[in-house]
Formats: sequence, structure tokens, C-alpha cells
Amino acid sequence: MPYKYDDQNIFAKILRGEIPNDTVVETEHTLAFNDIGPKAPVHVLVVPKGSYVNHDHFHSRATDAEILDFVRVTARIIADKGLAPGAGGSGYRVIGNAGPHGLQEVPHYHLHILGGRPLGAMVP
Ligand code: D5M
Repeated sequence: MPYKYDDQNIFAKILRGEIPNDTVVETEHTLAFNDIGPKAPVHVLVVPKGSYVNHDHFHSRATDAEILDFVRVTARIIADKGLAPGAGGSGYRVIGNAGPHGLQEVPHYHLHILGGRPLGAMVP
């Protein structure tokens, strides 16, 4: 099925500056902001600025520069928040929901970075 991007989704509105966000990092290709309903002391959403629905759409259509920027912003937040186990942090979880089985609510690709407390088992 071809990817159909809905430009009225809430993250598209944030990216256009139509509604506010609590920005953590902004670069040329990526915006990261705090989740409005945090599930952990650290709960940051990393959002590519391009119009991608989910991970497989992003991976198949984004430029190398967009992908590299997105990965680097994600890593930078993990480091800046002191979560990286390799640097003395207690760890974190990175989650990307996609489609109905993944319970994706907002149809603009994003990753959740969660940390700051024990996160429990992943399987519901
Ligand atoms: O999760 C979508 C996530 O987006 C969910 O954790 C709430 C968050 N959200 C929704 N609206 C906003 C605004 N306006 N600011 C910040 N965060 C928001 P998923 O199920 O992965 O699609």
C-alpha cells in the first residue's frame, strides 16, 4: 500500500509552528521535543521534519543526510540526558510505534526516548 501522509496531524502542525512545543533539540532536518504526557522522567519525541508516516517510510524515502541527522539527534539527547550506560547512565528505551498493531497515534514518524526510571518489561 502506498504511503499517504496526512498534513493535518499534530506533529505536522508543530513543525509548521501552528502549535507550540517544548523543544529539546532542533537541527536542519530534525525536531525533538518533550512528550505532552510523559511516561517517564525523560520522555522526548524525536521527529524528522520531512513528511514521513513511520520508520519504514522514512527509511525508504529519506535522504542520507536526513537519516544521519535523525540518528545523531537521538544519540545526542541520550547523551545529554545522562542516560547512556556506556557513560555512567542507567539506560533508556527507544520506541517507534507504527500502524494499528503498533498503536501509533500520531501519523508522522517519531521515536520516543524514555528514561530516568526502571522501565519494566516491554511485553504488555
Ligand atoms: O505517540 C504519540 C505521542 O505524542 C504520545 O506519547 C503523546 C504525544 N503527543 C501528542 N500531542 C502532543 C503535543 N502537542 N506535544 C507533545 N507531545 C504530544 P504514538 O502512539 O507513538 O503515535
